Amino acid sequence: MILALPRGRQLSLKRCKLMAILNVTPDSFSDGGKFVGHDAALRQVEQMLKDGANIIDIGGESTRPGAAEVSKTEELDRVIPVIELIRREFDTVISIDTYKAAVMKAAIDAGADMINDVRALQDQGAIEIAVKTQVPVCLMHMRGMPGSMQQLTDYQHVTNEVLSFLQQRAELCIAAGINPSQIILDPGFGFAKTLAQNYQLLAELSTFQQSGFAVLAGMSRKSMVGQLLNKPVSERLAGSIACATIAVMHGARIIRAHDVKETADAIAVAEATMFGEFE
Ligand code: 8Y7
Repeated sequence: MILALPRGRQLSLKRCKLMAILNVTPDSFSDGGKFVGHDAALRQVEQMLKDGANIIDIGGESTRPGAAEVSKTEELDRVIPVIELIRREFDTVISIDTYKAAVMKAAIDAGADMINDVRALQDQGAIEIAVKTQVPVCLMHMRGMPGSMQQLTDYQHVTNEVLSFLQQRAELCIAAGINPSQIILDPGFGFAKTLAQNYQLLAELSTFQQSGFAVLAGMSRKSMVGQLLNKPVSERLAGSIACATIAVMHGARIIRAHDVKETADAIAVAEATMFGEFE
């Protein structure tokens, strides 16, 4: 499993990769406002890469439950200069976290390597951009809007319904001309799911891998950790590490996380257990 990136580069998913979260929003829930300055963002990226990040996921609009929407212009103003700077300063894989087609296009033009879309390319024109640029795309499952999604948690069988949604989106993308090997699926932990549904998805994550697509899992600091343990965001590291470890054991090929150093260790331990290579 190898992702093809722009300018002839590649990212192998033979070993699980770590996607580090870089929020450039003033309202992101766990590190709100800290990285709005470009210098601070660059220093943060440098540290993440030292700590073992393989992908930097840049988001300019908070998608957490209850978050406010931002305009396209505001989102572009936040992410494009940061993407240009990171592209210039570091040799790393840059992911753009957006559901807006216009932001995807501008981000890829500015040097982004892949699309991370919580709406699975449902925005008008989004699929066309992925087809034209041929970048890898992560298709995530969610329902409704950040403000309303926690009311939309009725499922017959959460894993089957989430997987069938993602497979339908993937089929549409493939029919439009996206290479299947460039498609990554993500159940969207915390997006229109109850606590029990989140843990069922984690327990059944290998079902997604069995679809043949690469799987990405993001549970870092989320309420599925906080609600279970009754802990605030600042005390969710150990729980998040447990989630990441379990996800790798169930076949995830990319883990999206805030705490890079600790998550890198967890991935290494899980992979040593699964693949038993000790070089
Ligand atoms: C996810 C995500 C968020 C996730 C993917 C947060 C942007 C909320 N969560 N993207 N984005 N998967 N692919 O807590 O689970 O980071 S935002």
